[in-house]
Amino acid sequence: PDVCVVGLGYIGLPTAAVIARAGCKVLGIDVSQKVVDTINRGEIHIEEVDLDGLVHGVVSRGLLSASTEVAPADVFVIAVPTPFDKDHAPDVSYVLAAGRTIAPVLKAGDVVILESTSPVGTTEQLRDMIATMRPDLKVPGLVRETPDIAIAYCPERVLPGRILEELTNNDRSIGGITPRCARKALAFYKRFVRGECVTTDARSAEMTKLVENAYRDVNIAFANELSIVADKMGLDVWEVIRLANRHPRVNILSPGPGVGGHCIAVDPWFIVHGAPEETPLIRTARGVNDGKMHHVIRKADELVAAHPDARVACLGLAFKANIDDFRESPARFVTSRLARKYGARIHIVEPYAAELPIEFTDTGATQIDIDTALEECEILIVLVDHDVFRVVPLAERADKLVYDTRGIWPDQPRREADDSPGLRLA
Ligand code: SAJ
Repeated sequence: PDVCVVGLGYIGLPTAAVIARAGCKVLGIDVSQKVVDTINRGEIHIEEVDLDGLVHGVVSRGLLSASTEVAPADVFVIAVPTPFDKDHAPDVSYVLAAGRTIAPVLKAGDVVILESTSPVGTTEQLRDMIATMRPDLKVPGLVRETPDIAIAYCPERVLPGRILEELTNNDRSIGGITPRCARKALAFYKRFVRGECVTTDARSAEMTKLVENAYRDVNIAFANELSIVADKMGLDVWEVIRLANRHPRVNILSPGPGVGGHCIAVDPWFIVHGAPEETPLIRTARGVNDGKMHHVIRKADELVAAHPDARVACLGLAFKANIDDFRESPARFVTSRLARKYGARIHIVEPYAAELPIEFTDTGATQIDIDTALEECEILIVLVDHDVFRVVPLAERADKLVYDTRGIWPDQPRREADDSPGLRLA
């Protein structure tokens, strides 16, 4: 193959498919035989808009294949997970394992690119490991002469649900161990990226990725904190944010039931871990966003408890709008807490789920569709801003008790006279 992509998950598989579409022969490597078999049949094991058709196309044209075994290639792209442990310390063992996998087949002229979100210094660690395993190769940064291989860090920054579009259109930061490494990696990305590719050093590129997601986390925390303050003061936070955002230099994000997904709630910890004394703001933002979820659980619980005869519909389980990704989802966590406590009173509406996740088994909670929820449930708890919920007209919900954590129904009447908590407040 021309290109070897190590790790065929949410980033690796779309990336491999897009590179293949550009005409390169791509070999995807994964530790899971099942994943490899699925892809070789032209099918996919993850959900992402338009990915199935693209993978089917490039596999049937012979441009993409998958294997558990690495093979020599000109470019290696590593896209494996970098989780954190219970103390929020980043775990780069999958990155190093990927390095160990490719090291034996590396040859002079090859380019190695790390895409996984990584703490600052990981690309150099990868380089050091390759240097130890392959003393016959001149590696960048450790030799005076022109090195045999190039090593660079180039983070993905695609939004789940828009991955294929953003893979080609977003700008990229490309951080070389040396400027020459960056130039070699740049030539590779130019083959399939339409966005601007900006070169820098590896450590700056690593930090850039972490900073992007910490920036979003801190800004969402601001919105979430405001929602709790507004709640206490009896104000409509959505109204206040709408008005404040009319200021030309103010752009407050949306409060919600907490921050989910696999990046924004994780990456800030990589910065905090690298500089614990210097990061009170980033650390606090994480606490605020996690705390928001518990605030929502409390409010929802009070509302459900105050109306013992009411049937409850929880709207949404996904970690954000219009996707079928339920991992690390605050909506799912809130709903499961209610289901465990209130059992059969809880009805779950999630058009993106064929069935309820495992933790709902034996709780008595059931899955219903939005029409049934609007006909039969007196309490509606909005946890995800799916478009199918947003378009429900006022006429179908005006008489409901609504706890709208996403602010999707600004026209919902506030029921001041009703002393039940949480109505229309985030
Ligand atoms: N959220 C809010 N309020 C908002 C915006 C988001 O509560 O105003 C919540 C969402 O509901 C969700 C969570 O935050 O639970 C994260 O959603 P998201 O859409 O902000 O981001 P992700 O996790 O889908 O993707 C992010 C993106 N990063 C940034 O926007 C800075 C994406 O570009 C990155 O590639 C991705 O993380 C990643 O892989 O790191």
